[in-house]
Amino acid sequence: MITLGEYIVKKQAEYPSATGELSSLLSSIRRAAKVVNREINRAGLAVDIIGGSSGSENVQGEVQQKLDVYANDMFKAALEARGEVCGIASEEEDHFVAFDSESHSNAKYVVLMDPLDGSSNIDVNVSVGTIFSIYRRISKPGEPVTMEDFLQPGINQIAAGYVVYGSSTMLVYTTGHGVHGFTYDPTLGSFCLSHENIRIPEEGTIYSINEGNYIKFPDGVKKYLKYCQEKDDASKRPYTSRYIGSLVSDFHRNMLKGGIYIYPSGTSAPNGKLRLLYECNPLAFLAEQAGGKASDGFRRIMEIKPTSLHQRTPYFVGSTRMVEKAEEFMTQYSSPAAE
Ligand code: P6P
Repeated sequence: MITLGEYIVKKQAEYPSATGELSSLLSSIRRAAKVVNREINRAGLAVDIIGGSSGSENVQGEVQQKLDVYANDMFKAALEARGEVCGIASEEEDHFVAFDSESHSNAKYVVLMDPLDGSSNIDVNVSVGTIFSIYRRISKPGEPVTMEDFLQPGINQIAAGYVVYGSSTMLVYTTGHGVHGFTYDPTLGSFCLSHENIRIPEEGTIYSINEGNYIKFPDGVKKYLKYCQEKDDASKRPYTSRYIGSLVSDFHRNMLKGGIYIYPSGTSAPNGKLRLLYECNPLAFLAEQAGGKASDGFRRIMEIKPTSLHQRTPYFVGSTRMVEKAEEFMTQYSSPAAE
């Protein structure tokens, strides 16, 4: 059984040009994930301290759970503690955070993250997740960090991953050489390799969407859902509907079993709900590295040129054939969301 730390070092050795900085960065994330996992597991026991609402709102106007703030602070501190990262952007931070100090001015990387996605599920003991995305900075070492460092298209990602705090806790990541999953063993205090080279089935029979919003969906989505629900033995339809209400959990299940997750545009959310930079791009990188696909219904998610930190996008991600079929219906019955 190989641990995540051993695997990172082993993989680094396969690339002579590797300097070890990305390995060190990934180890920072690993460490913060262990701490957050511990607090999530005891949230039910310490509602007054770590559970429930923080009483404040993030830039999205969403009520911050105490664990949202705690997870954000833990990952931010872990990333600042070493010298590989010059700044971060987070769903829980209004603006990007530059790590201003001598020891960070020459750092090569920026990290964008959703420190605790789906946190409203914690109080009802439903799984939640952390999502992260790593880029090389655009600004020159020694110069100030700028917004340009963060507004990069997903195709520039160096690495991406997620932690799913579920029935077991897993860390899944890619550095562009496949997708690898590690399961946390609390008796060892280590993430151990459990899913090397994850491949998402090209075809699947699971669709994940909040059908409560059906009336607001674009016609292309409505037509696709009816397609999923029709009986057709050859294509194993009707498909199964599975929606946990926690993006990382729905995504992780679909990665292993095949399936599609959709959060489309709707009348009350013209660009959907999910965030391009720290939710859709990292999961798109993982999906593509595992043989899957991610689009906004019309174009590849990772080719979208970002214009703001917290911008939203309609999102179709999962098994390639399923995303392509949904895109066919979107092209035939709907049009791209307004820029
Ligand atoms: P809805 C959680 O708030 C989240 O960002 C994702 O984790 C989840 O898939 C989605 O929103 C749920 O949104 O509108 O269906 O409740």
